[in-house]
Amino acid sequence: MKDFPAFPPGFEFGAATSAYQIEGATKEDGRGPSIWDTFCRRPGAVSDGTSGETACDHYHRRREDVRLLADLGVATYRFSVAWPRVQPSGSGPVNTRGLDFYARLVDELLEAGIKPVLTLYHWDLPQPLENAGGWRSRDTAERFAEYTALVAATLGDRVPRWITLNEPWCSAFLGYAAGEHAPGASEGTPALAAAHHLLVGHGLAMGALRAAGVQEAGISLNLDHVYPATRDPADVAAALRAETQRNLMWTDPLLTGRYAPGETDTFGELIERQDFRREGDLALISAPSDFLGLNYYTPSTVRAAPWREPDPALRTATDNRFEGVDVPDVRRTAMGWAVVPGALRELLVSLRDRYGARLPPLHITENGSAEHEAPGADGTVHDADRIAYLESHLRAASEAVAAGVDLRGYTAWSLMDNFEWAFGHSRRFGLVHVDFPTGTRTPKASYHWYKAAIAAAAPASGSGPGPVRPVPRRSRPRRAGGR
Ligand code: IFM
Repeated sequence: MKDFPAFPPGFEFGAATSAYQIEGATKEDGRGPSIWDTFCRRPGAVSDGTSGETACDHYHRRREDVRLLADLGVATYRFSVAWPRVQPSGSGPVNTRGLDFYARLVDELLEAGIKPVLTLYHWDLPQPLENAGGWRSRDTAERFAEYTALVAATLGDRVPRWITLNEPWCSAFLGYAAGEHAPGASEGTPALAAAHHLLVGHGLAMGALRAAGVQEAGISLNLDHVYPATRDPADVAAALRAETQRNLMWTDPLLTGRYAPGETDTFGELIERQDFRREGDLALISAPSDFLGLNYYTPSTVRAAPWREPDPALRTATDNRFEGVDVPDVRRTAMGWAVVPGALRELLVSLRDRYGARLPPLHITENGSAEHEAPGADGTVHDADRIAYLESHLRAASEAVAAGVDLRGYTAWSLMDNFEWAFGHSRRFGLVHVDFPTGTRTPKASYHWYKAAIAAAAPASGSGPGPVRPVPRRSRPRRAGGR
């Protein structure tokens, strides 16, 4: 492919999905209810009234989806395990029928020469755990570590890369402060407790993964590159507050073992009741990771705003002394997100500059765009905007590599159109079009473009099916269950 940016040998190109967004089959094979099943039934919670009940029906079309991945030529496939399939009530013995679905998926990926990248928690908390307090409660972090140990005992030898949590910022603040994601709560301090318990859960799960001897383990964060609207010191301070809440409150404890210096200023009175933090937590949270996963879509531009008292009735988030500013003359995706590929490069470089040797190798574990699109007369989606988005962000990633950032891989979100949380089916991020009533998959123009891009990079990068070898069957432990 002409002018495709250069990547170093071994750089991995992949595609990603998550369980609740694609699987469907929410009541099959002993799966228990999750907070998203419950949230979707709340009138108005999902803009088009859909849910993940059927989604892409991946649970029944798994083989077809693995074939799509193999044909795409990706080196990695990032998927998530649904906790309520493995432990329907969030604790207790493993549901073998549920875990076996993932064992089969992993085998098929390995046989296709694709490296499985497994996310343990992509937002589908078992409902019984939410009934007991959810992430507001420290007990959920302990349960998460137990669940991690169960999954790793079965898949630990076959899955080389493990991601504990996906985007804990969303779980804590969209879930417990803004009320926009499950469980749909609008709270202040409990959202901060949830954030902390997610970090503790990550630390405990890292211990379980180490005990199981997995090859690589880390976390995926949705980090924001935050620009101040002006050079006015008040706006610059507002940008630091936003950066603290969006990025530093996660990356500082994870990578330095200290809470971000601006936290108290950022969260004000809300953080004064910090009884959820215990001695020893920081050591747990900052246990070394093998990589840091970065999900990037768009940057933020903010300006200073006056403090408004947290008011759950107004769904006020925990920090409100900054507000977003619309940047004019920038293309926006169907999500309304500004397309600024240069911010990805700046974010990657700024992580390297802030954390230096403490920063593990980076993987972009999500990047992509929802676009206004529909199949053309020939049945294909000609998604030129998505191609331009992917191309420009891959270019930004390659510029970061050229600047010395240790970036090892890029994962497109998403393999296929799916259930986009509170937007339901009304936003499409896929490289593959899904006709939701029938489940029919049709690769879009972007799928063919990405395939060509990977092929162009593969001779130098080692990406594509070649380097991944299935573990010989003899050495695998027994599967969790039948089929
Ligand atoms: O679809 C989501 C995904 O589940 C998490 N990261 C952002 C994507 C797009 O909104």
